[in-house]
Amino acid sequence: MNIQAFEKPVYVTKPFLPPIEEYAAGLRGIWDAAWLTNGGPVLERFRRALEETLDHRNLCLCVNGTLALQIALKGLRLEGEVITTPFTFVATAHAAAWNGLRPVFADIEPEHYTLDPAAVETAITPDTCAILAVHVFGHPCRTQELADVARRHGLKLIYDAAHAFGVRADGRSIAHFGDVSVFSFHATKPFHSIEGGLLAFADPGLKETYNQLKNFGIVSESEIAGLGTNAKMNEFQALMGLTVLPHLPKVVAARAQVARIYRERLAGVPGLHLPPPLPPNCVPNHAYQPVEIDGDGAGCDRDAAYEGLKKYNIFARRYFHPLLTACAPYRNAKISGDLPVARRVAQRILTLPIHHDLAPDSVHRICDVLQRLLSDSA
Ligand code: T4K
Repeated sequence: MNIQAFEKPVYVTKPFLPPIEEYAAGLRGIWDAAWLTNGGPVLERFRRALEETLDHRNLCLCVNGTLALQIALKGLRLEGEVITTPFTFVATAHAAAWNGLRPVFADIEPEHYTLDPAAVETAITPDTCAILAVHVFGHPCRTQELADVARRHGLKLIYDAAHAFGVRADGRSIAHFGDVSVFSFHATKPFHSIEGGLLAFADPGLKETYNQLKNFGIVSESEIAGLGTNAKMNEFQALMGLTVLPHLPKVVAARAQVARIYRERLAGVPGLHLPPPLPPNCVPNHAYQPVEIDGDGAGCDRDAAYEGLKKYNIFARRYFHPLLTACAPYRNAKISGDLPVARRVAQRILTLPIHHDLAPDSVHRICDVLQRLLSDSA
């Protein structure tokens, strides 16, 4: 069978853009109000819409997910070691290090690649102050077990939920787990505000803290309460978020269809492993489509498949390779154990294109190419 390369590049994701008239209609209000940033009316409307969507009253919007993570940790007044995963985007560890905290890397579990609660427990020392777990690819962490570990050892539990907006577990939004959850609304996410971040926190007393931290520590014109930064979301970002939000169910449904085709086509392909579906108590958002490629089983390793796809104009990504422990800022960081699962997954992981605008025949063509690559080289 002759498989044609795609005419245009197929990227790992594509931002959803609402009908331009919907965004333009909102711009009129921003022009009329002449209020562009610093806690404007559109931001307030966006926050209220998110309160409804997440059924959560303790929210703080930020300019991006990285600064949101940084102030999430800062607001908890942590000191010492933070146990986290090496299998994540570098912003997770940077947020801890930027706060003067020492990341300690523990292993992940093999099914959905989230921080392994048993590995966390082993990594705890008298210097440990918190667990920073990641709902990687939108896969919910083992929240009950992590909560038990955190409670038993008196640790704060923070979730980097950058990938997980729209995910639900045990009948509620994933925003309700841990002390603080931090979402990214970056353009590459199923839900976005161009750039953006959101903190959802259990303690309502943190609301003032976070609002000050994101706004230079300002309390009033004449009072600065403490250290702060500029992490404010502007009105144009808020308007994008507000305009995209009603479209999210449709976006996730389209992604679910893509995921369904991948699962049907790729299950059972020699050398290719799909993570199992999420447990029945979870609602996914299909933010990413990870697969593992086992060089031994396929005769073609992950990197050859990644390069081979490019020849067909398909730009998969190797999220999250290399492990953070192999990245310059963390090469000398503390590692708990040998990280066998994380090391294996990082060698095998490939995230395939998935987005709302990927037509079924395109997904089939990507599967054709992948199968060809995996069998040709065998
Ligand atoms: N924690 C975790 C676990 C995270 O994954 C992230 C971010 C954060 C924290 C921090 O959140 P933010 O501060 O970003 O809000 C991308 C994103 O920039 C980043 O948000 C995301 N995680 C990370 C996993 O992926 P890159 O460097 O891989 O992005 P880039 O520019 O290569 O984009 C990926 C593909 O998306 C491109 O090949 C094409 C497509 N694309 C991208 C953009 C920006 C478009 O088609 N249109 C676009 O506008 O980091």
